[in-house]
Amino acid sequence: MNDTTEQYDAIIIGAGFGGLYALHHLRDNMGLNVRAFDGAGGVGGTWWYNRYPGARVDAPSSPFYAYTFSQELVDEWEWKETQTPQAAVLAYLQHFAERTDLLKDIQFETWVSDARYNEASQRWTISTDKGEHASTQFLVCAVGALFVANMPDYPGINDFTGECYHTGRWPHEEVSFAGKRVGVIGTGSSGIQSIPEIAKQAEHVTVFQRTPQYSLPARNRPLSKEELKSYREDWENLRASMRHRGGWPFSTQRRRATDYTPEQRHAIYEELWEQGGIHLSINSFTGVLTDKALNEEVGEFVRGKIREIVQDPGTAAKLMPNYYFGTKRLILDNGYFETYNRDNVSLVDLREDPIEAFTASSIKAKHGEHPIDMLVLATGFDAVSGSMLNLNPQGRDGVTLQQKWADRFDNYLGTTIAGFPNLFMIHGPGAPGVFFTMPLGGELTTAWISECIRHVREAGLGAMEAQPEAEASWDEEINAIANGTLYPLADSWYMGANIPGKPRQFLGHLRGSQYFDRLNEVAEQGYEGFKFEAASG
Ligand code: N01
Repeated sequence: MNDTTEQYDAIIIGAGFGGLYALHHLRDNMGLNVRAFDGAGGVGGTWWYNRYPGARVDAPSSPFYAYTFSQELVDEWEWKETQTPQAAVLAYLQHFAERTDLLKDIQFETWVSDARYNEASQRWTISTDKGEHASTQFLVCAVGALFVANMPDYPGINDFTGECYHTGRWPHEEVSFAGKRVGVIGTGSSGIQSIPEIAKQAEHVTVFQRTPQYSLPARNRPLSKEELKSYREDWENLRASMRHRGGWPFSTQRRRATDYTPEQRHAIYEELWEQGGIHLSINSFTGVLTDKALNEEVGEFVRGKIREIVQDPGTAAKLMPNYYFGTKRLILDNGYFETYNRDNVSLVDLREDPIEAFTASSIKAKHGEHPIDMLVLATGFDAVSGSMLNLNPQGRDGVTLQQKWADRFDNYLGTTIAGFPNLFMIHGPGAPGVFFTMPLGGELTTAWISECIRHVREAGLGAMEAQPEAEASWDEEINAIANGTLYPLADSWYMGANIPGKPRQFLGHLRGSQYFDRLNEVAEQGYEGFKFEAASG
């Protein structure tokens, strides 16, 4: 692309799971003229950046954390472990991009620095950091739910002169921890996955923990050829189960806790803990995420496991989570709590010993100074809304998204925004995102978006736009679901609570299967909640 204004039917921003599939579908199945842009040097999105040691899919993965639409793709890709490591996910996405010949239509190392809607032409114009411009009728934002890094602003943090890495921006070159004193801030999925790996090499690891977490054993193991074969043979059914069972093909137990004695329930928790993965959460009893007493029982079971694993009672006490089980993202680990039994690992509880300042070579906490050579920030992301706000498209009447979303992330169906015609989001606020399998969620969302595009084009229309009243009722609809659970009680990134000053709002749709039914229903009812404009000519 040069600096003349190239014309496209659709522009896609982002070349992760969502963006790659959108490019494939809109170009190859819909026959549109499409271009994709990504600031990274290659495909992968989240998986391009999150390459810290120990990074793995933090959900039941192989072969379900992958595209589901093509039996051929399922048959030809050899997943090796039950919990897929980052490098394998990235290799898979590269393979997908090559086999579908996507790379020629993606411009890498190019940031979309500006996106504006022109009401007269009913088109979007994007500009890039390379000084290029392009015009498109439809703008598809697949900008990533977990992309904008959350950087803590402790006094003096910029004075620290040692190596410093954020897990969400990990370098491509190998990072050596050997002989180093490493400080890790943050104990979400990224911290909990990376700390055991860093501790294997480092001279000393000091973990700075703000909130102790529930983490379950991943029980990662090789995926046998027989398992993979049986999944492939039954793929059509498994895919249908995923679509209708919240993203995963596993049948969830519908047993009622009150039908069992406390001893029987405990035995069930033990069994599910041994199975590992998310089974304790999804397969114990109905109501774990809605019933406070039941939730507390499961939480106490996990706390008991932490007490059993961690030998030093003082350290174990600091690791006790005290929020409702599962209301922050559940973490799957490979030996996280065991890592605290190593001589070279120590834990600082920031609730009683907060960080006061950084120096060139240390972190000064209230009760002591910790010399470090390297700082690892596992401090997460301005999740879900952050990357759309970063893009900051300018919609109707010159209103930017930052203005529109100053107090609340209003949207309709998690895919569209009033005032931003012909713009679609994949995994935006209001969509299931991480509450469903993201690759399949991206496929289903893209299928719906492509039908919207088809509708506009075939009817000779110019623009499609969500209406503010539809946004308001959507907000009520998804909040009613969230408010029926314990999720809103936690200070989680789901609630925007990890970012100082961010509006507190539940950012997802908790019932993925119901959500995709709802999208179809809206389409079948003639796109209720949308306004269409005749083509301007
Ligand atoms: O980020 P997080 P993450 N001072 O926000 C702490 C997905 N994921 O990168 O809990 C001190 O969960 C913060 O403390 P608190 C997955 O969905 C996927 O770990 O807010 N501490 C928390 O402990 C996951 O949920 C995969 O009190 C500060 C930590 O930093 C999501 O990404 C792998 C702080 C951040 O935890 C995000 O995970 C990894 C401060 N100023 C992640 N600010 C795969 O599937 C924040 N913290 C591969």
